[in-house]
Amino acid sequence: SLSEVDRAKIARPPAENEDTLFGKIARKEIPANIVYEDDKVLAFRDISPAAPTHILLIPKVRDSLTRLNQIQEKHKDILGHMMWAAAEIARNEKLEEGWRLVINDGPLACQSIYHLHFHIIGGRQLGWPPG
Ligand code: DGP
Repeated sequence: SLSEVDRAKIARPPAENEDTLFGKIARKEIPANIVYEDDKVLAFRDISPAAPTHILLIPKVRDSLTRLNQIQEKHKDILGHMMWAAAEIARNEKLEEGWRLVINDGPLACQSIYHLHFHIIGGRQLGWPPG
């Protein structure tokens, strides 16, 4: 099967209105193990977890938020809300001893799905630097 690096190499940013897997999850067309939801964001467990806790947090509406590199001034509110939601989720998961918030931005960082997502990773001692 493909490694994360291989998957990222063949992924490409979608056209503006092209759907992604996370769009389908956001609209509940594909099931996911949801741990947090409000009117703006959705968080669900990663299908191939890198740690005991591995949650993905997405804006429900992509609205040109394909990757961090593409953010615009109009996205400042949703990005602030996502940071708050990430902390709330980490508190719910009892990660106070340490956890990591990761954004893989673009092919060299192994981004494979072009709907902005935060990785919330914790529950074990994490290494540094990342690979
Ligand atoms: P990234 O490599 O940063 O684009 O992260 C994409 C993540 O999405 C990766 O950790 C695996 C996860 N993933 C891929 N497909 C699915 C799926 O169908 N369901 C869930 N819950 N996660 C998925």
